Amino acid sequence: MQLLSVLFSLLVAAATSVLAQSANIGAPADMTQVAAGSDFTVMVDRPDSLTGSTEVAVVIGLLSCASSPCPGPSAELGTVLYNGPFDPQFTTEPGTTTLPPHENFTLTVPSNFAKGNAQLGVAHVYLLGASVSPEMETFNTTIVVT
Ligand SMILES: *[C@@H]1O[C@H](CO)[C@@H](O)[C@H](O)[C@H]1NC(C)=O
Ligand SMILES: CC(=O)N[C@H]1CO[C@H](CO)[C@@H](O)[C@@H]1O
Repeated sequence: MQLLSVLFSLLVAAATSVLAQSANIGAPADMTQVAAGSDFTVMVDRPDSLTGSTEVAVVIGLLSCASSPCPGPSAELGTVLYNGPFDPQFTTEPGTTTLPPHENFTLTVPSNFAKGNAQLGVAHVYLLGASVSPEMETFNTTIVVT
């Protein structure tokens, strides 16, 4: 019984620290309109956390869901717009100092991309804690290609 409750609190602690690790999409907001062929900024936030973690990479993909439901970023990322290092930083410019550590990626919607809703999916890979456990999380937002 004692052991079970210890295990349970360890699990809760582990779940909390994994949650605290999570990055997220700070921009664009859900349902932002972006014209095919134009640039847009994807801001990937990486809230500060207590457990040390080492960034590996992010992949940002765009998948049209104009004619079918979005499958979710863990299943399909679609057209890869960015695949490379992730280096989230605090900003010092006035008005931006309350933002969490983040990196902005300026990406281009391909000019022949299907119009309508598109899943903007992000896969984030990092190494967690002293045990250097490899982790991957995915998250998404929807943009409207015009
Ligand atoms: C990143 O983009 C956001 C939203 O457009 C902006 O508020 C922030 O200042 C930008 N950060 C940097 C480092 O340019
Ligand atoms: C297809 C998919 O996984 N959509 C998810 C995108 O992210 C929102 C939360 O921000 C989820 O509610 C959707 O299910």
